[in-house]
Amino acid sequence: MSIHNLEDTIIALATPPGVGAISVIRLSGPHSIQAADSVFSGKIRLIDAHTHTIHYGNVIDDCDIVDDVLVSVFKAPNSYTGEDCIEISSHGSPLISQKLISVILNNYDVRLAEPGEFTKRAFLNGKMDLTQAEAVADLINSRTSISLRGFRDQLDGLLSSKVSFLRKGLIDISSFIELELDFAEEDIEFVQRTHLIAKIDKILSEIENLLGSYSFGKIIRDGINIAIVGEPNVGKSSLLNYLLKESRAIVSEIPGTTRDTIREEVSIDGFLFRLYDTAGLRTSEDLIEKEGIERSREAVRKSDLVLFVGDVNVGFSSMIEKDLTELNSTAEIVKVLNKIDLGIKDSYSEDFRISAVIGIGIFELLNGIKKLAIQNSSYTEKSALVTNVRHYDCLKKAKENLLNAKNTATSNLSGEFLASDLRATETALVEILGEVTTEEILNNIFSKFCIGK
Ligand SMILES: Nc1nc2c(ncn2[C@@H]2O[C@H](COP(=O)(O)OP(=O)(O)OP(=O)(O)O)[C@@H](O)[C@H]2O)c(=O)[nH]1
Ligand SMILES: [Mg+2]
Repeated sequence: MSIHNLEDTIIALATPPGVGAISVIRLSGPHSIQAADSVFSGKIRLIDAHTHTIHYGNVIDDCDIVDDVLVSVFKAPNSYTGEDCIEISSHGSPLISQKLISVILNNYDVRLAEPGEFTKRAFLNGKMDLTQAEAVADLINSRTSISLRGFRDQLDGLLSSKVSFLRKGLIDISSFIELELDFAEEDIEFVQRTHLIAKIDKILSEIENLLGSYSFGKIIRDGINIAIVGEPNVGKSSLLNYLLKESRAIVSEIPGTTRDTIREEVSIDGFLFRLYDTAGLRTSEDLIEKEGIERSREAVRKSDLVLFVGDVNVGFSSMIEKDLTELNSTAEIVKVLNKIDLGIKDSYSEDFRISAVIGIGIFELLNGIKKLAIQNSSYTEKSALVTNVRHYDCLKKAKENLLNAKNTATSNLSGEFLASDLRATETALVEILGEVTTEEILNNIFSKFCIGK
């Protein structure tokens, strides 16, 4: 995808490619209105239509009516892409939309859009910055109410304005330093070093807050990976089934029932839980079971949180616990004592008590998981949230450079060094917004979009 192809007029189906009430085809670019006119027959010519108006008529191919349609006209710069745009709503048949697209392609110098090209144009034409363009793809792929809200905030510019605010703070500091450099001979200090360091510290702590929000941002994007592990027969599959509200995994009183890892997703209170039910951990000579146990260990390695299930008969093996910590040193390990309906004979070191068969303690367990998932993050509602590894990496770079700036200021080194550290910090922040970017970054972002977006 070349960056300089805004002269082309592009076309794509904007609705899913299947049967529906209506389908929408989208055109954008300098000739989109003429291209639509070349196949459209209505009361007026679209080129004479006002912006933001809708027109009923037929799309004609060689004197045949392809479909009767509604055409929306958006004139530059007041459209999604900032260019002249047309949206054609037809009956929702994939055959009709294919035919409409090919008729237009045959009649006019228009080409098929690449994935994300409409949004890429919106970005290139200054309708949105890069974080907002990224939020568009994330918003439509959101699967829970919490991620929807997070990406909506990002699309509304919550992260952009925070980053712009930090950038402004940096520019303020830089301008003093640049001024000092201009008057270097006179040896004037326009701002006291202690004052300057305090300002740098303030920005540093805000950057750290943003970095700290990423653990929650990742949950918003990817959900929480939860491995359900423990000895055979303690009720791991029963817990999975209870959470899914369906009999997904086979449950039996025979130890070693689950062999393969079972992965299922469930959305609870707006959070996406990705659950992995696993083969019970024990030493086994059975080849298939051994492979299953290796898969259990793999699930532990990949998880954000481990539900270590024990039951009132066997409790929690300290060997397994040690093993889990070694397999994954960052995941939280939550000990869940199951089958409490049978009565508790001993005391265990459990975090939660449940019965996966009759559903005792599940509410508390889920609340506990959610609390654990958010506890390490500095996110509060309505504060800007970092959900994207690209933003996170840029912020890390900004932090490093700003720390350098602080050291330079503390050790009273030349203002030149300070100015350069501050500039590097600013560049890292500006990269988030996409003001400086490379073709590679853009392609990487927009190729993940669907066609027509
Ligand atoms: N009384 C009681 N029985 C339970 C409970 N949870 C599970 N069980 C029983 O315990 C047995 C084992 O349950 P599973 O869910 O298959 O256990 P598992 O940990 O998946 O076992 P493996 O897949 O073999 O490792 C079954 O007979 C279940 O009905 C519970 O809360 N209370
Ligand atoms: Mg099982």
